[in-house]
Formats: sequence, C-alpha cells, structure tokens
Amino acid sequence: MATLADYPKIAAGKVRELHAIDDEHLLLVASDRISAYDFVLDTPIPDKGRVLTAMSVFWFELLADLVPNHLVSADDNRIPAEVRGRALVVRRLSMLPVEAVARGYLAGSGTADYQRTGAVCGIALPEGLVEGSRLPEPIFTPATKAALGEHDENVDFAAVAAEIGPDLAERVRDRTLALYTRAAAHAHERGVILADTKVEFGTLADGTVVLGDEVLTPDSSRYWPAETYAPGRAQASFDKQYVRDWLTSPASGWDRAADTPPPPLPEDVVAATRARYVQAYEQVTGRKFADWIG
Ligand code: Q0Q
Repeated sequence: MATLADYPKIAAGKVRELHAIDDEHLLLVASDRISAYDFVLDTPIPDKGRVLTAMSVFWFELLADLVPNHLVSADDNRIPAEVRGRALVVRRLSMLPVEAVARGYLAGSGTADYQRTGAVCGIALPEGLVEGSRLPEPIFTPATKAALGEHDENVDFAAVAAEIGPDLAERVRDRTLALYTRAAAHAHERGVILADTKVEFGTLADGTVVLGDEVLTPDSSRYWPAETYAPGRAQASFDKQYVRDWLTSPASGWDRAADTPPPPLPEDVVAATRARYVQAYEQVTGRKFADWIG
C-alpha cells in the first residue's frame, strides 16, 4: 500500500491537495480544513473531507450521462490508508483555464456585478432583482482562475471563447448549465437550494471535454436551506452558517474588519458544523454517511 509521501504534491488549494500517482493518474485529496471570510481556519472539521468527497462521487454518478468525468476510483489500493475516503484517483486531464460557473440565483459577486451594471458576465438581467433573487433561468457566468488567495474575476462568454476557442467555450457553457440544472432540480426536491456552482473541465488527447476537480460540493457551490430562503438579504449557508455566526458574534472576540486571523472554533461549533455537512450529504443524496468509505 502506498503512502501519501510516495505521490509528489503537484498543486495545493486552501483545503485540498493534488498529488501525482503516475503519468495518467492523479490523487485529489480533500482535507478537513474549512475556510471562512477568506481565511483558512485553524480548527479542522472532522470528516469534512470525507463528506465532500462522497458528495463529489454522488454527483459524478448522477451526471455521468450528461458529461464524462475524471473519476477513476474512490476506493482502491492506490489510495493511501491515511486519506482513504477523502481522496479520489482521477484521470490526468489538460485542464481548461476557465472557472465554469452556473448561477440560478443572484449572490456574491453576481449581485455586485448586477448592482453595478445590470448584468452578470455580460448577461443583462431584468430590473428589480435583489440579493438572493431567483433568476429567470440559470446563466453561465465564467471567471478566470485567480492566484491562490485572490478572488476569481468574472468574465463574459466572448473572453472565454477568445481564450479556449468558440466551439470549446460553447461546449463548456452547455455542459455547465446542463449539470447545474439537473443538480439544482435534484437538490430542490430534497429541500436544498443549489444557488450556484463552479466546475472545472479538462480535455483528453482526443479533445473530449471531461468534468474534473470536485463537483457540486458546499465548497464549490452555494447550498441554502430551502425552508429559510427569502430574497432581499444574504441567505444562510447550509454548511457554514454556524461558523460565520460564531466568528461574527462577540463570543469569538474576533474583529473581521481588522483582517486578523480568526480564533480557533469552540467544540460545539465544530460539532454542529460537522453535523451540517453530514446532513447536507444525507439530505441531498439519500445515502447514509455511515456507509461511506473510511
Ligand atoms: C487539476 N486542479 C484543481 C486543484 C489544487 C485541486 C489541476 N484531473 C485533473 C485535475 C483535477 N481535478 C487537475 N489537473 C489535471 N487533471 C485540478 C484546481 C488545485 C488542489 C486540488 N488543478
């Protein structure tokens, strides 16, 4: 059995790492780290990496008829025991330099762009929309990949077409909207609003477009509880709201405006947050997290 040290690390994000297994395969590892307010917190959330890995596997399976994906295995002897359940063997792709975002609701940078220009990524929207408004139909709002720690920059479709070619750009837009539409409908039936999601695609040597990275996790998407949804304000995050509320409460002693690192989380916030990740997984997938690998 290999150990993680046997696989050279080739990329690292805030909460994930990417290792090389061989010329054709990579190991995508999800940590238990959680980020909030653009900080990676000191306190891990036990099982967060396993829950988000299990969610990606569920979505890869549900969407496999819409778009091929890079998943090779979630459970084989190439996966080191120390990361079993929170690591995936994936096919090595030529990743496209596009953050492929689909939005069904107005939130975050989408709201900011809309309030400034009446559009998001060059797509004009009806007047009178507010934070959290459901859009008349899902829209493709791509972004350029930012350096670690920076925010992605929203760009219009023409910029994507200029970067990767019009045909490929159209395929990326079409697949992104198709997978978001299906996923959002599935989640909504189970009481969860999937407000938006960011996916990444790569290509194989024969030009096939393949879905890569993590997919439709609470780290790459906005998950809102349907029962508290109300346009006109920031929506509660299904998974991160306990963390956000504690960090911005007097109890934490943290001053967000001071731009200093947040304090460690108390055990009750950690436990409640873990429970929210497990609930999100079980509610959306209909599967028991206790049955997941590791
Ligand atoms: C690849 N990333 C993301 C990343 C830092 C993940 C490169 N199948 C693939 C994948 C995937 N997934 C990648 N490259 C080639 N083939 C994914 C953005 C970055 C940590 C984890 N970067």
